[in-house]
Amino acid sequence: MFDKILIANRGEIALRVIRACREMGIASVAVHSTADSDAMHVRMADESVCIGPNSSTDSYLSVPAIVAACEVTGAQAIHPGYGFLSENANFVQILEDHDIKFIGPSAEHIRMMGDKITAKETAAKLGIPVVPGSAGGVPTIEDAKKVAAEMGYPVIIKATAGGGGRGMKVALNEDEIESAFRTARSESKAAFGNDEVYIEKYLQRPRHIEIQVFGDGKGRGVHLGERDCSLQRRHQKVFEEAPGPCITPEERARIGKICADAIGQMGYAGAGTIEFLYEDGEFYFIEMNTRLQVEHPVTEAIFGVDLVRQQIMVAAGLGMEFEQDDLQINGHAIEVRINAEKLPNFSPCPGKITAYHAPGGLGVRMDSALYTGYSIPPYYDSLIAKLIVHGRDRPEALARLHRALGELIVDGIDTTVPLFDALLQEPDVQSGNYSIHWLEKWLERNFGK
Ligand code: MV4
Repeated sequence: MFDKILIANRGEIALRVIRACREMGIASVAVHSTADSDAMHVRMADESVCIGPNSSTDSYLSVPAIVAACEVTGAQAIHPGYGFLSENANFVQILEDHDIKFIGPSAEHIRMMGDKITAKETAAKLGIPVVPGSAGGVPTIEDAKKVAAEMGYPVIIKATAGGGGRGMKVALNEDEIESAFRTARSESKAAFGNDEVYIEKYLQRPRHIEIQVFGDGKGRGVHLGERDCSLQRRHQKVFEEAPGPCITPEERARIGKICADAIGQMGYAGAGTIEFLYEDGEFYFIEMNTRLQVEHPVTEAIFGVDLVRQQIMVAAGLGMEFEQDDLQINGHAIEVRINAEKLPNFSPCPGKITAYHAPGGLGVRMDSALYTGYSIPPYYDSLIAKLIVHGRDRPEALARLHRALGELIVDGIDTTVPLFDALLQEPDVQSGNYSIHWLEKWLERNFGK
């Protein structure tokens, strides 16, 4: 096992990793920008290194600064958290060359899943059901028209280098394809420096269901069920739950086994998420994320498993501490993402926290790096806390969420908390009846946005 791990991240996820390290008797090294000298992750870690100025590009994304911090402190492994360098294959390649262990999959697996066409081809070969679409890239407008006519409208055009919704355009009929194709290409070029696009059948009212997987890197793969993350705004998740309110145990077992077997066959190491659109009882693969996700705690809650601990175990070559048959679902969990944002426009709202009180009690987990007197810097993501509740069933989890939100105090800035109070009143949220479009439509109706 490692003696010392460097965490190449900040905020709540850095604390999350430090906590796992401490329980495992592993020393932790925080890195930080000058803006984060007073941040909680710096205070909580065993050691810290300032790696650069405010801008992420020159600090949390600076590979030389992070590698140097590792060499100076003698950390043997790096946990990337999510975002920043967590899915950067070049970073992982450089660590491999420096004999620093990356706590995550190989550079090869990251690269494979970063290219969305290769990811889809790989998934299909491994027996994962994929959305019907073009075989590979679609180079010209003539090809686009031909593929779309064969497949039938509506279609969606996506960036090969994309993900997270950028460079994506829908064409409802042949009249719309030319402009959709051109826009998707130019947006992809601008966002990713690559204008290759591919085409899929457009699913009109799906849910976003993602399967948590884990591989030991030696041919064994397991799954930890699904999360329903359909409640999103502009491709930012807002409310996530596990298990999915519409997924039956039979469906879970079937798609779970397909994913677990695929992960085993790939020789994948560590945590991953296989994303699907789910419509009319069918799963359609869209992407795979090769990192620990923001919403991982809902899976931890219902399975009683520490996913970060397991990532560290796998990276150290010791394998996971469970097998598929050990994994049983217990109850229901919900996470809400609390952002430093002002409603109704969700405009970033950094500033000083004049009072902070975290909710507690049975079935409540608050993952946050806030403290009273802390000043949220304006340079980074606006996520300031994740409130995760766990109950024996979905109604109990919802009641607990309502109760916990009532205990929470974050004074001095605006947050997205009022949104959750309002959402909990909605019959569709109470019954779990929502698609990926539900939240945006609801916001339009209720905030006129
Ligand atoms: C789709 C789709 C409908 N049909 N693909 C958005 C981000 C990227 N991960 C994939 N996305 C979508 N792909 C087909 N064939 C609809 C979306 C989509 C979406 C997906 C998940 C969660 C929220 C979404 C919001 C709008 C569109």
